[in-house]
Amino acid sequence: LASGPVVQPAPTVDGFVEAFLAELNYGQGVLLSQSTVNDQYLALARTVRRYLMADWLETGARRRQAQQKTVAYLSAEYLLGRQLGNNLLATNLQDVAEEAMRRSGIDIAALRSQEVEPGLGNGGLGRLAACFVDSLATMDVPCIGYGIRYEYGIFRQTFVEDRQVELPDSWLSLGSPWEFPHPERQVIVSFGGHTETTTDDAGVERSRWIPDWNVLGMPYHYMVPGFRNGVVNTLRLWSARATHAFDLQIFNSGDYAQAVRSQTFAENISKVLYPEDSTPQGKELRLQQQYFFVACSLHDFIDNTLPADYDLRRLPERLVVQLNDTHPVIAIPELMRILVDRKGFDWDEAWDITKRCFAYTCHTLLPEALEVWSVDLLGRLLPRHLEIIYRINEEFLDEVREAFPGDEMRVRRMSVIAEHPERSVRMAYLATVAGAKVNGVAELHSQLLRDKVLPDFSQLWPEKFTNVTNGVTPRRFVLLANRRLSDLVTDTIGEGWVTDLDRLRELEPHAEDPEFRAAFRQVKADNKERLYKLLRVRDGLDLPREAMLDVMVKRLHEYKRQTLKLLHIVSLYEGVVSGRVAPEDLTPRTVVFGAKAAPGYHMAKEIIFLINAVADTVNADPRVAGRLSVAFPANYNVTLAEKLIPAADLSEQISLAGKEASGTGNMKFALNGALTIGTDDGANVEIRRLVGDDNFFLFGMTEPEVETLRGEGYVPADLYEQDPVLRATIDLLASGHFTGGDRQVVAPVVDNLLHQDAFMALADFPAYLEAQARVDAAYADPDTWSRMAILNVARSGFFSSDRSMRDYLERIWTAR
Ligand code: 26Q
Repeated sequence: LASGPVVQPAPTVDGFVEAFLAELNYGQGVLLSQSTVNDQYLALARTVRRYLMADWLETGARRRQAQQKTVAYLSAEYLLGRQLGNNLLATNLQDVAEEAMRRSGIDIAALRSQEVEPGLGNGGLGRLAACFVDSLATMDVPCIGYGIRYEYGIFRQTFVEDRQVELPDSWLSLGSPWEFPHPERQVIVSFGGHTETTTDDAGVERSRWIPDWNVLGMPYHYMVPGFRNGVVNTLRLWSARATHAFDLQIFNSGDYAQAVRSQTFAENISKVLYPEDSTPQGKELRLQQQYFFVACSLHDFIDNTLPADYDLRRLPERLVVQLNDTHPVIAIPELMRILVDRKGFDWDEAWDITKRCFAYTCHTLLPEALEVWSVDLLGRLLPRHLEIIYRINEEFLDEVREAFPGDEMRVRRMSVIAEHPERSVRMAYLATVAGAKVNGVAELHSQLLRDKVLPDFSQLWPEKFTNVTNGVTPRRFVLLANRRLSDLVTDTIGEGWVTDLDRLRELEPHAEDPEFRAAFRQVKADNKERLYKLLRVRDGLDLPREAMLDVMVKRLHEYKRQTLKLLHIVSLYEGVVSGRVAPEDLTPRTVVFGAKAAPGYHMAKEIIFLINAVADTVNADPRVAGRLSVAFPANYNVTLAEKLIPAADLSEQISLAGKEASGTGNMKFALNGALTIGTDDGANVEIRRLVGDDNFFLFGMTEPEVETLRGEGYVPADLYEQDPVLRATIDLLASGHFTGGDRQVVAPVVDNLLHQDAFMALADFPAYLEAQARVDAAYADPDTWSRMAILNVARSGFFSSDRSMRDYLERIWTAR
């Protein structure tokens, strides 16, 4: 180490106990006998941290020496999940720590439960960023994850009378042992004001930005350990502060109240994560957040991470900026501004550099989810950036005119500036114009991105477009979440699979071995037991041990079709209460939902209410007791996912074809030995191809069939009229049976299904029921089922985020 040796406690139980007590006494300032669980948790976390510190410093020093290209992963969200378990795993200290705690008279499980997970993301996109930085550290790829240190992450969900109520997520309130503030590395970020045109020494006209307010960005560093490889990368999250100059000026004028207000104003920028993950409105604070973290990050890299004398003409050799969706796209004009206004480059040279630094990942197919910012708002907040965007667009449209002479319709279609319904900047277009590469997140999605979302661009630049199918980290989602399965796998094929997930293939022959199947079933049974114990304590739920565990966990969205799952439940229940089906003929099932709705998404909240109402009724009805139960534990998050997924038998991936970009939960379930019932959508397509048709329950329309039906005119009410099972199901819902006779409260969902059904749940309903009948038949034979489940595990190694990272490296980060 450049700055001398770092004392690392010995990785023995004695060494650990000593380090732990030192942290408790001298770090936390309490005696063991007086300490609370929180004191103990904080001391344990700081102890684990010490074991990572030497590797972190060493990795940093090594990265500064080696003049390698670094990935700056720019993401407004990182849904990290709890850190303690992951870091114990990465350091291989879990057994030592457990024994050390036992010797200190402490139950380590209680300390693990004490940690509030950093929920700095909404769902798939934020969790993907966390998986990617994990894989990059494990693969020893130089990467800095840049993002926002929200003081409040995704809201905590509770149910009051079956309706979602949001509570603030004050994840920092009991202390945050995993972060390192670096006030000495604060940077200034400017906003507002106007631009002026001046002439420089060479007689060239240059624009100058005169902003009218500033904030400070304070970086907090988080360790991102690789898996037992001595590598620790850095996640750098920015927190907004008021500048002292700002404060002082107002303080000196004597207006203390105003001084406090301006402080509050500045700190609001990183105060809270926006909980919308589609159809976001163009809120000014959200744009402030985006520019804030992007400006801090680029400044940090260019002025503090690169060597002081670095020749910026060679920037693309040292930096690739991966844009996680459009949220950080303002980085493009920001880099242009740095190069042109601050570093004195001429426009063309700056543009050439910029184009070679950026790559853009798109995560959506919903047109309403494509981000746009009104020119009015952008010009007020970032006037210089708007100018730069205009010039980028002018030169780009000239290129379009040259490629397609006389095609003004095309020029208007492709413009980065939309004219209707108001003048606005299309962020995905800006990213596509500036990015060297554009990728979708699953094969089908990347194809639809080319054909439907950005067809003009893929025609102009076919080589720009590529696919990188998402992945998930096997460390957190198999090794940490499913210790029992991991032990079985390691006992069977050795331990290399954790960092080389394709080796799970070696399990294939064991699918035929009755003993292995029995051991595999026992793993599921143990995981279910663990889950049900947790749900009893956490949610007061009492669930039957034997039933098939059928799980649908993801954000609540109409396109994901939680209502289709609900219709299935109601139809099973209706069958029994109407006498059509004997209760003994139902395959015992427990259905578990987990889902947060964006607070302003009314329909999603009505659906949550309805699921809860159906759950209450079904669970209380003796006619289906032991045969059908429905659970909706509140506040689904990474921590709960780690308990739920390993216990699941059936994974519900039932979005309308062509709507789910990829899905990543689908991968986690398959890797943990659940079978998928799913549509031909997102990464389901690739899961089915890999695990085999026989080991996947496919149903529903394909994307082209969806298009055709929409073209013909879709009338859901006709389906209701024609299908007696569907009619009976909807009639029972509409009757108020689940809502104490109240028909009015169910009307929003029922009427929407009958008269809109934008996501065609009714059209896929018969196929879904038929597929669920196949599920029941397969489940009836435990050997059939476990054989299928084992093959899912064995053939899902492709979905490791390590593989995703290799694909990014090959197709995007080194392909220039
Ligand atoms: C944008 C502007 C303003 C406010 C909020 C937002 C915003 C925030 C989050 C927009 C979108 C998101 C999140 C999107 C997301 O999670 N998409 C999912 O990404 C996964 C990873 O690629 C995919 O697997 C899922 O299919 C996709 O839905």
